[in-house]
Amino acid sequence: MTDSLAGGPSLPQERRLVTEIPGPGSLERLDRKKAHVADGVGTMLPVFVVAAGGGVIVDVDGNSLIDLGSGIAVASVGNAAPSVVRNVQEQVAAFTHTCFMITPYDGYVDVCAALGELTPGDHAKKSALFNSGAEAVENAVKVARVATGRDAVAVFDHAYHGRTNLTMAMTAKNMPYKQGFGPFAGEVYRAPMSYPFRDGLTGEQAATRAIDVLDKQVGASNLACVVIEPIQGEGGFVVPAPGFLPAIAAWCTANDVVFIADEIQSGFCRTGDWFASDFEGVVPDLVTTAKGIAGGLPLAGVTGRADLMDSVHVGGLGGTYGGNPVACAAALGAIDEMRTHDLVGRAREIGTLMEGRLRTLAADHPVIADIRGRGAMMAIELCAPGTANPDPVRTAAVSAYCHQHGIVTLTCGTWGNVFRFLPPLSISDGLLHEGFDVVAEAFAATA
Ligand code: PLZ
Repeated sequence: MTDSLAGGPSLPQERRLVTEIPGPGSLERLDRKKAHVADGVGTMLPVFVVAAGGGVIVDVDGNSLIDLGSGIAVASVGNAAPSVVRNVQEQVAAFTHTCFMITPYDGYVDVCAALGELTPGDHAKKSALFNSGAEAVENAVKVARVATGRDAVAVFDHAYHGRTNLTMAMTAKNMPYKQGFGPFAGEVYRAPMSYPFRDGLTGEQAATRAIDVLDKQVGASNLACVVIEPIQGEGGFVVPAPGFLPAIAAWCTANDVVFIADEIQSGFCRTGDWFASDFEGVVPDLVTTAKGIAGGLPLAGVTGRADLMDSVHVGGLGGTYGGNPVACAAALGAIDEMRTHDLVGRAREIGTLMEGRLRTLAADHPVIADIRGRGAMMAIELCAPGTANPDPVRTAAVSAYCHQHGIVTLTCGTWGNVFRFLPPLSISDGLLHEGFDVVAEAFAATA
C-alpha cells in the first residue's frame, strides 16, 4: 500500500512501479467489479485508484502512474487541486443541496457570471447549469429549437456529443456508443467535417462542401442549430482546416441558424486558449461546457446570447441536481486555479513540449501518419506507412505497452487508431518527458 492516501500536488511526482500492472490488489478488486458492476461499463486501465494529483495517479498496490489523460480532459487543474478541495470542503460543511429551482444560492450565479466572462464574445450572455456534457448538449438544442421555432439539428462526421438518446443520434460512431440502443431521436442530420489529413481540402473548400449538404439535404430554413466541436474529441482530435469554423459560423448567422460550439472536451484552457473557438476568433451563439469546468466534480453549462437563452419559458430548463452547490464551489475553485496559475499559458508550453516529442517520434516511426491538436490536446494518427489506412492493431499494442509501463494514455478516433494526449495542466515537464520516453519505447518495442 502507498504511505499516503492524501492526493493533490504534494503526492510524490514520480513513476513508480512496484507490481505488475494491474497488481494483486487491483486484480482482486476486478473480481469484485465483475461480480457487482454491469459488464457494459468497461475500464481501460484497470488499476484501482487511491490518490491522484499533480501528474500522477496512485493505485491500491502502491504503483504511481504518469497521467496523460486527466480522466478524459477533466482534471485539467490537477486532481484534488488545492483550491477545489478547499472550496468543496467549505461548501459541503455548509449545505450540500437545496435544488436551485427551489431555493437558490450564490455559487450557481457566480459560475454563470464566470461563464459569461470567459466564453468567447463580449455580448450579453446568460447560462444554465447541468450535470453532464450530454445534458448540456441536449439543453443547448432545446434552447435553439425554442428560439428558432425550427426542428432540425446539424452535426458532423466523427462527432461525439454524448450517450443520451438525442446525443447518441448526434454522435457519429456506432460501436460502442450506439449499437443496439436505437431508435434514435429524429431530425438530426450529418455533414462532412473538415479533416485535413484525410480530405486535403482548405477550410473554405470543406465549409462549402458541408454547407452544400446542409442546404440541399436539410434546407437552412429548417435548421434550428449547427452543433460542432471546434476540435473533435472522441472522434480523433480532428482539427478543422483554418477558415472552416469561421465560414460555418458566418453561414449560420446569415441564415438565423444557432451556431453551437461543443467545448466540453476542448474548453477551459485545454487548447492554450480559454476555449478552442477563441483561436480563430469564432464567437458561437451558444457554448456547451463540462469536464474541465469543475476540477472533477460533475457540472456542465450552456452559455450564450441572452436573447436566445431567455427565449425558453420559465420552468423549461432545469433538473434536480443541475448546478449542485458543491459542484459550483469546485468550479469556482478550478477557475480560480486557472486564472492564478495562468493555465492557458501552461497549456501552450505543454503543447510545445508534446509536439516536439511527437515530431521526433514520427521521424523514426512512419506508422505515425499525422500529428495534430493544439496546446495540451495533441494526438497522433497511426496508419500503414505511406497510406491513410488506419492501424488500430498497432495503436492497441502501443497502448498496452504504455499501460503496463505506468503511463495512462488514451486512444480515440472513428477507427480507433488515434493516440490522444490530455495531461493535467499541473504536470511537470520532467514527468511529461518521462511519459514520452515510455511512449517512444512502446513504439520501438512494437515495431
Ligand atoms: N461532448 C465533445 O467529449 C464526453 C466520453 C467518454 P458527458 N467525452 C467523453 C465516454 O465514453 O462516455 C463529451 C465530449 C463532447 C459531449 C460529451 C458528453 O459529456 O459528460 O460524458 O455526458
